[in-house]
Amino acid sequence: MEYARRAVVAFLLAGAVALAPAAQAEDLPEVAVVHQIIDLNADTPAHAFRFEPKLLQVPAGATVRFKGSTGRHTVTSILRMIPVGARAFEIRGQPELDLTFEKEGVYGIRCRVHGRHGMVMLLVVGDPSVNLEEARAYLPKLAEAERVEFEKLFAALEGQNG
Ligand SMILES: [Cu+2]
Repeated sequence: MEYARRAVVAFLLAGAVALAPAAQAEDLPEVAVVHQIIDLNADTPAHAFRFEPKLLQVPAGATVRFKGSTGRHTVTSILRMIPVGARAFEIRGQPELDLTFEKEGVYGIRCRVHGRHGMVMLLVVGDPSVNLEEARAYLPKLAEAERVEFEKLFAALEGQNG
């Protein structure tokens, strides 16, 4: 029994080592990185507690690396602001975590603690039109600072995509 378990572990380690050179050989796409920032020199609360970038567009299937979900920061998907069928998520207590996004559409994301200061971000996976109207329609339900920030982000998205 004990021997068998050791054998499985050894097999897994061997597999991991064997995979490393193959992964390096491929042209892996660059991972988009989102930072969570506390900037005590900022002039407004929405600037002091923020995601960087606040607006991120990636292709479907892309991996996003969320950094800095520590202290009181979280990365929390907003109910009704993610595509139908996409899984809700919350990251907390993780210096770094990768999430892969398959479902196209917009993802409204907040920090659960600092959202009231406007700490939100808009992630766009592939085609935003999938749930853009539904997500915008939910804005009046949000706290004032969140709503104001999202209005800016949706406007910026429209500007970028013509
Ligand atoms: Cu926060």
